[in-house]
Amino acid sequence: MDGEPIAATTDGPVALVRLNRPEVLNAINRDLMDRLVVTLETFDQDATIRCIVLTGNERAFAAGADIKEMADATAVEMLLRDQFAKWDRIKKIRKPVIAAVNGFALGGGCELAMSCDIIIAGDTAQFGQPEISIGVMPGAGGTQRLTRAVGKVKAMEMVLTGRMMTADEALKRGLINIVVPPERVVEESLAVAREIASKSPLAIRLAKEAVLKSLETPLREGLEFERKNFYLLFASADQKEGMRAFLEKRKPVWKGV
Ligand code: CO8
Repeated sequence: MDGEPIAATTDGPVALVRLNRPEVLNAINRDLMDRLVVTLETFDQDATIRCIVLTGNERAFAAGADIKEMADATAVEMLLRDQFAKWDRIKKIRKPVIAAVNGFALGGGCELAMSCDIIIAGDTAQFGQPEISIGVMPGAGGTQRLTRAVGKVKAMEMVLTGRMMTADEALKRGLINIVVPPERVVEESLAVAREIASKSPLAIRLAKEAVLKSLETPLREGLEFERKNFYLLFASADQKEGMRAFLEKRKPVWKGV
């Protein structure tokens, strides 16, 4: 994995993807983002993989977009680079993605974690949107996803002051799911991933889609969407298997169809 900005391994139905630019606290440059998106999409299309864990190292999940790469760019260059198209592709990953966060999750790093479906953090992790301190503002969803997660009042404080939030506070405010000692972050994330991987992959896919839909639709429309996904699952062999297995007091065997 030396020198490669992204390292990936698999263990049965779970893929572990690691950001690997430790010398710059995993700052997200274009090369890293290109490779990350391709890696996630490859696992998304791999029928043997059911859940993905995304992590960094003990010092940083990611300390933001690469400032060196952006510092001298003009607005037109930024526009033509169209980097957000890559970020948008992360949003389209259909399999659950768990962010396993140690150390800094700042700026684009915090935004990347918030693009995941579940966040598990070490108790020394720090979350923040410090862009204001370098003359810009969040650009990869920070003002929107952070606000939806922690509410306007706290999001405004973080975005306007650049202050960081501890893992405990992030847990209390609903930004993250679980806090564990730093050395247990990846292990705990893999355990949650294995739990998710043990469910029907079709139900997981439609359930993720429905939860994400709630962020973008009024309640009535979201409820209709949920209902259609719910009905759709009754066309699957896994629904029959899941309910029969319950009634027969045995473990279901999923076919993914
Ligand atoms: N970009 C580039 N290099 C970085 C970054 C970064 N975001 N963060 C850290 N580094 C580098 C440092 O320059 C340093 O390199 P060197 O050893 O060559 O000097 C190395 O990583 C270690 O960092 P520090 O020495 O600063 O370590 P400290 O422990 O003293 O401090 C901090 C850690 C507090 C995390 C500090 O490094 C810091 O403040 N980093 C910048 C955080 C930041 O401002 N992030 C937001 C960036 S902007 C952004 O994310 C916008 C996203 C919008 C979408 C992008 C698509 C276009």
